[in-house]
Amino acid sequence: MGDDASKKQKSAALRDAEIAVLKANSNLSEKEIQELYDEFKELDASGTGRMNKEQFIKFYTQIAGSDNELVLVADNVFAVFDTNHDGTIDFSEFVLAEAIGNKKDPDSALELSFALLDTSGDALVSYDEIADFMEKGIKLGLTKEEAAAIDPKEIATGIYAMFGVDKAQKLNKQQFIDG
Ligand SMILES: [Ca+2]
Ligand SMILES: [Ca+2]
Repeated sequence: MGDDASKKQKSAALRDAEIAVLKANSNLSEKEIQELYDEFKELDASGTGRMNKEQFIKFYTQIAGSDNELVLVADNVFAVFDTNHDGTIDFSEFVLAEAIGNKKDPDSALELSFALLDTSGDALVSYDEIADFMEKGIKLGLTKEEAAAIDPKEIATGIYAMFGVDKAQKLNKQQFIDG
């Protein structure tokens, strides 16, 4: 592998091969990919070609607006982007996550839900991750009183009962999609 200088060189421009791969996998046009790349480069101020969680949450908060309730689920959104679970988002992950939203089939929706829930990045969804997401999720679009009337643990318990597994177990993606 090259030194830092050559890595920087490489990340400075998007190569045709990368564009071709991303186009094939994302349903985005070359122009859209280029626009995302420009956006990504701006966020990646250190020029490492990766965004860490802190940088991502800052970016996400800027887009959503800091008083927006969606900021509550920023951790979950980060988990969707970081598909290889290494704690950073590279440009391919950035593009492909943008593309997930464009897919409409039911399996993609389930895959998206699974990714949203798996904040620990171990490719498994635990009872606590579901309960935690429900707790944040029910605050979205509900008044405080309405949200207080809902018990996130109860919902998580219901979901686990639906899958017919014990609370101590974690669900893998296949179980989640098949269930
Ligand atoms: Ca990653
Ligand atoms: Ca997990």
